[in-house]
Amino acid sequence: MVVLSKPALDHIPFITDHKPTHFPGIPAIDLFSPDSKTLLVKACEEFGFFKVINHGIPVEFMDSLEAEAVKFFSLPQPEKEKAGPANPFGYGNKKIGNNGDMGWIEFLLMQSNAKSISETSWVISRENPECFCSAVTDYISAVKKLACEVLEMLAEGLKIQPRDVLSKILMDEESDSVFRINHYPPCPDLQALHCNLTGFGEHTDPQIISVLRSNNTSGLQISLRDGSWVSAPSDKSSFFISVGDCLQVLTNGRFKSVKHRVIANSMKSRVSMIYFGAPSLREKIAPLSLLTGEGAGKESQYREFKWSEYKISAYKSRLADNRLSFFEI
Ligand code: GA4
Repeated sequence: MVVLSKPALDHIPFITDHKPTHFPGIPAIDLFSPDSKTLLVKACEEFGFFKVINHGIPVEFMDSLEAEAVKFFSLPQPEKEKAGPANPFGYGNKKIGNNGDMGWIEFLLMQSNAKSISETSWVISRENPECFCSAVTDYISAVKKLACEVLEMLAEGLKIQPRDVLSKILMDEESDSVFRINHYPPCPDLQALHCNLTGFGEHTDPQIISVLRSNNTSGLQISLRDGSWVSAPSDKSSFFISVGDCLQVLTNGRFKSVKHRVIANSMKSRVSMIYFGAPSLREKIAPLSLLTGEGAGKESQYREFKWSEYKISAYKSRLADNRLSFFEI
C-alpha cells in the first residue's frame, strides 16, 4: 500500500488493486416474495451480503436521520470534537480503532441503547438534543426489527428451530449492538492523483448481522469468494445486509462474513448509517447444534467463546485481520 504525501491525506492508504468492475450480481431480495427465505440463505452462502427491497421501513425515518447527520457533520470542527474522541464511542475523525487504521472518514459511534443514544444526543446538540435522539431511536428500532425478521427468515430457510434462535440474541435487553453514522467527505485532491483512497479499510464485521443504508453516493465494495472486489451500487431507498463473524460461527461456516471496504469519492459526500446487531457480552457463541455433526455432515469448525472474549481480541486487532482465526478448531 502507498501512503499519500499531502498532509491532510497523510497515513491514509491508497487502494491500488482496484480495476472498477460493474457487478450486477448483488442479490436484491424482496422480503415479501414467496421464495425470499431460499434466496436469503443462498445470498448468505454465496456473498454474505445482499440488498433488501420492499422492506416496509418508512423513507421518512431514513431521511430525517440523514438530515440530522448532515447537520452535525456540517458543524465547525471544534464543535464536532466536543463529542469525541471515539474511545471507542463518540465522534471520530480519520482514525479507526486504536491500532493504526486510518481512512478518509469522520463518524459518530454509539451503543444502540437508550442511555447511549441520549448521551450522544446531548453532546452533539445542546440546544435541541430531542431531534437527533428521536431520529436515531426511531431509525434503530426499525432496522433492529428488520434485522430480526431477516434472521428469522434465515432460520426457517436453514430449517433450524426455533424460528427465533438467532433473532432472540439481538432481542436480549443487554445486547451489545452498536450504531455508526459515517461521513466520507469529498476528496478533490484525488482528481489530480487518479487513484483510489481508503474511506474505510477492508474488514469483516464482528457482530451477527449489519444493516447499512447510505445516501446515493457510491463507494462501498465487497470482496467476492474469488478475492476480487466489486462495487455495490448505492441505493438510498434500500438496505444492505452483511453477515458478521458471529453468524459465520453460529452457522458453522455455512454463511461467510463478507469482507468489505469503502473508497473515498473525489466529488460527493457519502453518508452511511449502520446498525451492528450483536449478542450480549455474556452470550456464548458456538455453531448451532443442528448445523454440526453427522446430520449436517460437518464437524464443528469453531470452539465456543463468549462475545466479551471475542470483543477483547477484536479491539487488539487491525481492521483487515482475520479475527475468527483464534476460534477455529
Ligand atoms: C468494524 C465494524 C464496526 O464499524 C465497528 C468497528 C470497530 C471500531 O471502529 O471501533 C473496530 C472494527 C469494527 C473491527 C476491529 C476493531 C474494532 C475497529 C478495529 C480496528 C464499530 C466494530 O464493531 O468493529
